[in-house]
This record gives sequence, C-alpha cells and structure tokens, in this order.
Amino acid sequence: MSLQAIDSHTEGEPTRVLVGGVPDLGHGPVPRQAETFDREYDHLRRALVCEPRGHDVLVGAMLLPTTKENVDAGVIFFNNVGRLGMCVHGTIGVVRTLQHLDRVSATPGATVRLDTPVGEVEATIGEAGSISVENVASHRSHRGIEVDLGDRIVHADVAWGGNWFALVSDHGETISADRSRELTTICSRIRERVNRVLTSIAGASPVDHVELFSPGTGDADSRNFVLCPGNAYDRSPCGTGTSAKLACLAAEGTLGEGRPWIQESIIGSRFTGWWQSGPTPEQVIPHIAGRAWITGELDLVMEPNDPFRNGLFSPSGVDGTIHHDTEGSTDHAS
Ligand code: PYC
Repeated sequence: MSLQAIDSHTEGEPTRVLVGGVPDLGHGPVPRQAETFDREYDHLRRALVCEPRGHDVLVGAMLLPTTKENVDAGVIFFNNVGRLGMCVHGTIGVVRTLQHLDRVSATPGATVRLDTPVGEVEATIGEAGSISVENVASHRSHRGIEVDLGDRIVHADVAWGGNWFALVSDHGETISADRSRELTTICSRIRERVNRVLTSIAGASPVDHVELFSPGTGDADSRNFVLCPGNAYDRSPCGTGTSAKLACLAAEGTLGEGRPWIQESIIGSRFTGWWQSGPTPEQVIPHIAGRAWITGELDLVMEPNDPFRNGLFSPSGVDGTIHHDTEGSTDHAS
C-alpha cells in the first residue's frame, strides 16, 4: 500500500497533508466522517504522524468530500494521540499545500472555505505568502481558576478556540526554547489540576492544551509556550491557542475589536490576530494570519510484513487525550 502526502511547516510547526490514498469515510457531514475516521482509521492516523514515519510534533490533515454548497472541502486534523477539533497552523499548511498543487489560487484576496468537525473556517490569501484564517467562534468559559501546583499558585482562564485551552500568565517561568522540558512539566501539571477542578463543574469540558504567556520581544504583544495533547509543544504560536487568547482579551476588555495582536511563539515565529464580534455577546470570531512553506513531497510505503507499518503508539503521549465536544464551539459559553 502506498500513500502520498505533502509536508509543510507553518511558522515552524509541521503539517502533513494526505493527498493520495485518502480513505472513503462516507459522504455525510464532516463530524460524522470524523467519527468514522476515529473508529475505523486510527491505524492510518498513526501510520501518517507517529514514528517511524512521523514524530510527536507532526499534525496530519486529510481533505474530505462535503455536501455543503458554500464550502470547498471538508478537513480533519490529527496528531500523535488523536484527532484535533480544529487546527489553524494546519489550515494554513493545507492552503499552502493546495497552492503548491495548483488547486487553489495564490492571488491575494482569493479565499478557501473549509468545513471542520467543529465548524466552518475561511482562509484568505494575503500579501507576501501570508494566509489569514477566520476561525470558529471562540469564547472564554472560566476566568482565573486557582490552581495549586504544590510550589506555587497560578490562575488559569479556560477558553475555546477550536480546541480547549487553559491559559496562564502568572506562572513565574522564563519562556525560552532551551527550557522546553521544564515548561512541559509545568504545563502537564496545570492540565491535570485544571481538569480536576473542571470535573467538579457541571457541563465544563476538560482542557487538552495548555498555554503559558510572557511579554513578547520587539513589537510582539506576547510570547507563548503551548503544550499539545500528545505532550509535544507547538513551534508556532498556535492558532487555536491565539484564538483562545483573543477570546480572553476580548472578555477582559483589554483588546478592542479589530485591534491587531502579535503572538510570538517559543521559537520567535509570529501570528498576527484580531477579533470581530461573534454570534453571541460571549463569542468572538478570531482572525489569525501566518505563513507556511512546503518541505517535502512524500511517497509513504507500508510493507505488509512490517510489524510497525501502522506506526507506533506515541511513547510520550500516555496522558494525552483529546476531548471532543459534540456541539463544537457553541456549548458552555457562560
Ligand atoms: O495552530 O491551532 C493550531 C494548533 C493546534 C495544535 C497545534 N497547532
């Protein structure tokens, strides 16, 4: 069996888009196709993004047929431990991949509308390789949850940006790439303890991503470190995480509608975001812009006698689970 994929990175964070050998997941709504993928094709997820062909940082994507008239394609994203709700860096990678294949225009102003399991998103081609994503409606569900880490107390906001995030600024840590191990340990502890609190709140969804913030360098408003569900950290500023941040800034009244927010990543790459009013007073529609570059055109081979042809279970992802809301971004706005 062989599969064809295009690799890219978005501001440092890799995406692998399956372009040949995409399985038939049925032709129903994207959330239903996503459930079929979870149930019947988890081996394909592992084969694509886990070792020995992939690695823990890699996010995979698959374009799907859609019955909706106003969208170009359906899409699902997945990583070393499961399927993600939405992925903004992945959307930018998918659009760059489609440009590389001459399937969509690279002309500024052109748009690509995609249907994800948690709602529709629209990418607009910008100048100088920039691609801007209008993300799903985002909101903050909880403000300042007190979290006892043993050696300190921190406060976490919980917000939806297409995935569920715990966002912490009062952690006291230096956010630098050489400290990724320490930051990973702290974020895992925050995730576990925030989820302990959330379990006791009726209707609250657990978080699967954790985001630490510190002041940015140069003209960046902020620098972040984002721990993903499979315990890899995002090399980009994380688009769904930046969306969650914009929802918190909007709820707090510290960033006005339409004002730009430059979010810097742990490696110094950047997304520029802004928000507009959402369908309810609690929700915002985030817009996130960044760039992606093609890094490979792959023919992936699965030899029938290879005991690891379907990939290894991720060794570092043991506590990584991804929570899927059946109602997507609209539940538990408070
Ligand atoms: O950019 O939304 C994002 C993302 C989610 C996980 C990794 N990147």
